Amino acid sequence: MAAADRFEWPWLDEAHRKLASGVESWAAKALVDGEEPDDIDAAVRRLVEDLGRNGWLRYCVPASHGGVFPAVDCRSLCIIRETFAYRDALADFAFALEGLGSCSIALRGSAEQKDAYLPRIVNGTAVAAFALSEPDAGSDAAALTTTARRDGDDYVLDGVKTWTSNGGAADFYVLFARVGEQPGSKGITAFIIDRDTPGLETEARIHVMAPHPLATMRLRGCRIPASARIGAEGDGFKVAMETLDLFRPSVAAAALGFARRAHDEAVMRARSRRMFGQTLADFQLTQAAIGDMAALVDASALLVYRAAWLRDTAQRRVTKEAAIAKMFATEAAQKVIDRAVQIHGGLGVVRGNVVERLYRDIRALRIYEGATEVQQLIVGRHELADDGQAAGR
Ligand code: COS
Repeated sequence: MAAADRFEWPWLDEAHRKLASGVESWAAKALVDGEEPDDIDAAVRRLVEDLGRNGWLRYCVPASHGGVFPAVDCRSLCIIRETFAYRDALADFAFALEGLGSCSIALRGSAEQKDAYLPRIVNGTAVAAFALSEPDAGSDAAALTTTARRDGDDYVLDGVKTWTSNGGAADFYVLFARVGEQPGSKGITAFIIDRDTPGLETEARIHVMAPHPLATMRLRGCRIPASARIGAEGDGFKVAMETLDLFRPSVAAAALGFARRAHDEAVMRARSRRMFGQTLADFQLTQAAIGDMAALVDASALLVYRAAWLRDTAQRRVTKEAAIAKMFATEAAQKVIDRAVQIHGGLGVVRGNVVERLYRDIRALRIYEGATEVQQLIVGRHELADDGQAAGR
């Protein structure tokens, strides 16, 4: 598949095409397939520093604080994530978390918060994290129970956060907690918590099939200044959802990068593998499989860049389109990768083979930042709402 073709699509402009070719040439040299690192935290920090040095993290912040575009540009996030994911899931992770962990500050932070945190994202000197999920509040984010009690000029936080990417490795966390008595989504407020805040502890590291820093964090009487609150009390759920509207298309873009790589690996394998006196590519069954894979990759790309383009240009919420892109592209990538493993035969399940790695890399994307079922719920609700306007259509 001609990788450059899709960047000719009308919803990308010249700046995106330039970015796509620049990031591709950098990634082709800098991100090489290798062994999984022993020290994953150190590997992520090295990647973040490298991404900062090479200017890629400028796409995670607005121009006012060293970024490239006036506001964070979803299409750029998607192009970079697709490109990194094609070559190295950990590089994609390192990039994505710098964006996800700082985006709430970029969108809703005070001038002081932006000045204090965003330049460190741009130059790759701070590792960021986004702490929303809790043991009993994953898909149902509004059910979170971590509390923030106002005490004079401070807030005191208590509770448990889990599935926190970069948990234990981050320099700061954007973290969501409940202030006051308001129930559900209305009682949630966003805060910034620095890593050395007394009472903030890594309770347990979580080891997953595609390794990256992940932990359960405990907050015991964590005292932080009121100036660490992002936006007003009670705005937290909206801050979290706006952040996810920007990042869900980029999760879909990462899935697209994995799928595209699996497709390309399968094509190479089919062309070179000989059996029964011909190549695997000569079998119609293989041709049908590759045909299906190409269609899934293409459809994913259309949905990813449609959602990202709308996010950048439409003056409205794009929750539905972001959900459709994430749901479709992650599920499609799983199918494409599974097919690629099948085409590789036994080699496809050998530890370290590219498609075996992709098979592990893709799985979590169907779960994090809103599982497929949550995306179905979001889309279904929008479709069923009496008034599309009320549902943000
Ligand atoms: N942007 C801005 N505001 C939003 C929003 C968005 N994308 N989505 C919802 N809101 C607002 C709503 O407008 C509503 O505001 P009002 O109370 O003022 O009307 C409020 O937030 C509550 O919305 P809603 O009733 O739809 O919330 P629910 O509790 O029903 O939650 C889902 C809906 C399931 C969609 C939400 O909990 C979700 O996305 N869950 C997945 C969480 C997730 O991705 N976790 C992973 C964390 S990152 S690893």
